[in-house]
Amino acid sequence: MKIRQIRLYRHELTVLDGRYDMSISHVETLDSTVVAVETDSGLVGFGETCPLGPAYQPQHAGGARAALSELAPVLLGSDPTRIGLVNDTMDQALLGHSYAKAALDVACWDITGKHRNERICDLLGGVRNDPVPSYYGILPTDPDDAAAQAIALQDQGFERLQIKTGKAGVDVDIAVTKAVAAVTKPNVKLLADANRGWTQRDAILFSEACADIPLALEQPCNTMAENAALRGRVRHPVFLDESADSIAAVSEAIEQGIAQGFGMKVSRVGGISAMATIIALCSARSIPLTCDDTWGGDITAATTVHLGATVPSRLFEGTWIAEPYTETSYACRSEPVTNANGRMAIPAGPGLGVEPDLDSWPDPVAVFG
Ligand code: 0XW
Ligand code: MG
Repeated sequence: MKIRQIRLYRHELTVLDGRYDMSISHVETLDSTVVAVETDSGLVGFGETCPLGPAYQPQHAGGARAALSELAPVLLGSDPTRIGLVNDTMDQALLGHSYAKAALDVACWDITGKHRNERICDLLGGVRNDPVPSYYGILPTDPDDAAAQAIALQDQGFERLQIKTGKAGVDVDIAVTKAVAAVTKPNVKLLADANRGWTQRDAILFSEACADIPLALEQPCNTMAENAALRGRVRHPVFLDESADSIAAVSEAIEQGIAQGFGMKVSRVGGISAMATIIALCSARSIPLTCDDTWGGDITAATTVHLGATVPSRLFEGTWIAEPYTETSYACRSEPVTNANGRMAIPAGPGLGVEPDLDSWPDPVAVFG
């Protein structure tokens, strides 16, 4: 089988309530790029890359499309079912830019699944979590409001709550976290995610003040080195998110004891192939992880749900999908991927199991082949 044509589509996704805030950055609309990889057998595979705005991590939508325009021509004629070789070809053509490569890697997994009539989660070794649990991020600034949101989310069925910190000041972060902890059920996990926004001082003060609350600190500080410097100075486990940007970074963070868990983003590390390696690495070292992406529509959601389904249950921290936070979705022929009561069903069809309704989409922004 050979890749005959690659098309790039652009889709704008709008945030519910108009705005999604994190410590340093925020988004209102998301500029998503969907790739359709068509083969000489007629099979078409899909992949998506949707940076969380230009300031969440070193990714932006225009950059994704520019990199894809370098990568797509060199993949024409490749066998999409030989995904390791596809990744070699992409790496020889362009250094880095994993978030663009991810969309093509995922599209090749989609084609392979369709070709073999298997779901991606089954190709990856089989389902360990079904339905796939999710988690919810809140950015409260008022303790009473924080507690009310936490109660409502637990009542809905969420078993993991991520408190976004690092925006309003560490005193507010501490007050809000204490209020959430006071209403958190014993089976519910808590995280404080500063999205790179804390200084080391903030992280240390927060951890001291919340020492009796069982939680993890997610990406407290900006760089790997800053987070590494927290070792022995904070009372909580540290999870890396933004700094865990490659298989090598994850391996280094485990080896050096910098991270005790990861909030993983599929597009950041280059797609399903890289994520499967990271899941295996974390399994071998008993390290918990999530399988998320930065944002995206049904294709991204299906990708992360398939991966999340395969993580050993004792290490699985959930899959975050953008659907509960997104006003607009793109038209799909298949069932949309939705978060119902903190859980997602695994799409049933072969490959990703989601089919965008291309006839109703605007024309592609670029066509190769
Ligand atoms: C909560 N998320 C998974 C959604 C946004 O992409 C940011 C992110 C995170 O954990 O940083
Ligand atoms: Mg995070």
